Amino acid sequence: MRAVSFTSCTPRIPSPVRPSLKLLRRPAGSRLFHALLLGVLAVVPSLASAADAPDKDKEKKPEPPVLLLPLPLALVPGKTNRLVLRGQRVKTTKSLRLTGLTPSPEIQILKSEDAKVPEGSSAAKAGDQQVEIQFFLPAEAPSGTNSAVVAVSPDGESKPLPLVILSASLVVDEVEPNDGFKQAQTLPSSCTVRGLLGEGVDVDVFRISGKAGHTLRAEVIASRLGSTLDSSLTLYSAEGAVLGSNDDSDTGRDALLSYKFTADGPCFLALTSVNEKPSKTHAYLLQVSDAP
Ligand SMILES: [Ca+2]
Ligand SMILES: [Ca+2]
Repeated sequence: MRAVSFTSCTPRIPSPVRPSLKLLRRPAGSRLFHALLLGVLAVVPSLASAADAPDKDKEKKPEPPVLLLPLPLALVPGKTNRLVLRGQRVKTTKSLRLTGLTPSPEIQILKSEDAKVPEGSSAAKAGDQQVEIQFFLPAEAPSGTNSAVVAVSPDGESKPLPLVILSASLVVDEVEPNDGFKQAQTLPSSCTVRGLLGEGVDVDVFRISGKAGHTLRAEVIASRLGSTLDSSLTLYSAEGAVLGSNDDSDTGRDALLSYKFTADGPCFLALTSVNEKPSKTHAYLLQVSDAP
């Protein structure tokens, strides 16, 4: 077998190029090579900047945080309020302020983290990040929806997220376990429950004292504040008979129920979630009133 010559594999340089390579190997050629190289390097940045020019025209659009949902859904004046604000890009928040209050309370950021998107919802609706904050809300802060919170990041400010402020004398915090008649949480005749249909299969049951001739009005305020809860209310007699129920009201997915009592005695108001599985974003306010 004929041995393959290594040199025979060397690519043949076409004769017109060969002289110039020889030129570059010489000292004079070396100087010329460096001069050419410097020339090329001088041109490269201008070529690169020319290539970059279209990108400069497309300046990066600022992406400020988006606030979607406060948890819980209402604040109480005269107290230190701890609040989780869910949204998108909220981890970039450097500071926050309240509108509608002068001066704005000093807001402390406790934690910023990713947040699980609830099943059946989306990041655009329920957020995929959250920031936990704390601040003292002055006692003179007016009840209602005149205040809002704004998140400030290096990319700009979020749109204001309206906050509900309720008098401490009216607010009752939901307390678990309250999943059945035996565990029902007793409510005063007029109040607003601040609650959450938490993870797992949850139902919140409240015990109400009915008075003959009085009308009970129970209204859920949740979906219209950004909560993912689709609420349903059912009123039961002490014997378990259904006295009334409602899924959706004129306002949308929030339930509204009224019932005129024909006799004195306890009854049970059950709040449940429709269709969706309970989650950490199923927050609600339940306004209960009893009037002749
Ligand atoms: Ca419960
Ligand atoms: Ca509903």
